[in-house]
Amino acid sequence: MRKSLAVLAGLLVAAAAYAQAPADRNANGIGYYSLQVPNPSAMTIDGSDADWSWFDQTYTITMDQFKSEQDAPMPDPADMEITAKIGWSAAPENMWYLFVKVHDDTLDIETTDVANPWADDCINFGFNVQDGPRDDAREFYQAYVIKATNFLSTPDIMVPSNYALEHYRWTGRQPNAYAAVASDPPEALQSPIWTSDTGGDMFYEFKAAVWERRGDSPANSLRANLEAGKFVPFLLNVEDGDGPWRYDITIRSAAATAAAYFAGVTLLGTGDYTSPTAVESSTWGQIKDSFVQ
Ligand SMILES: [Ca+2]
Ligand SMILES: [Ca+2]
Ligand SMILES: [Ca+2]
Repeated sequence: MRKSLAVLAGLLVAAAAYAQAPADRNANGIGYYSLQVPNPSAMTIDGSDADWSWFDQTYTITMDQFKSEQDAPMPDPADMEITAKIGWSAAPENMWYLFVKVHDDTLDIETTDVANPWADDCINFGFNVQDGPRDDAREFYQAYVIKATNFLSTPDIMVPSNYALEHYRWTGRQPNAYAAVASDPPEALQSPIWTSDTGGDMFYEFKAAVWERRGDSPANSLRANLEAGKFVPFLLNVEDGDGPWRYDITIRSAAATAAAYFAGVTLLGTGDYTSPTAVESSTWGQIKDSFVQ
């Protein structure tokens, strides 16, 4: 008894050393949603959202659901405007999906330094299934930077960010992860810095396995099972890197930033949202529609 009390006291001291998850961790005040991909075999990671037409736009994350990580003023829409969609697939594929579109007056991918990929226009994001603060659970983070890398010394399109050691780069490699970046107009990515009077768009598309605990190989790691209702601590920051640095826009609250916690995403199953295409395109959907009418 005495021994177990001593162990408990030790645990309490350890817990007190870390900040607690804030009551509101989300920039939008309510949290974010990931929609189940109805047909994973129809998805292509190519930087085009032509294969996302099933996505219920109610859950698209728009500018009013982001904030500045530094509590700076938000950009004018002509300077930077973000829309993001989050999806997931059930087993057997069991993958996280992400599509981010950024309208931007200047598409900037000029950095050649592979060790500082987030200097330019890019997205960085990560999973923290264990939901610990940075100093506690950082070894289990899966963190990524995705950018157009045409001018990096190593043209590696998906660069594990500063929390992911070389040891863990397998989490950012096929078949564990896939990423693509595209632009409109397409030729914008041929220039280190591209601009026009009306700006352009950058598209980031991604899918990856999510890991509860991450070792030095898949065999030494525990894969997270994505299923409807699951809550996943997730962070998405979108960078406007015009010049030295311009905007760092996030989905987490100021309290979450201060405590080093991520925002929260809840997974919805195909029956939990309204798909603009899946219902109409299926025979069963047409039958249900006929009952409604
Ligand atoms: Ca696609
Ligand atoms: Ca801009
Ligand atoms: Ca930019």
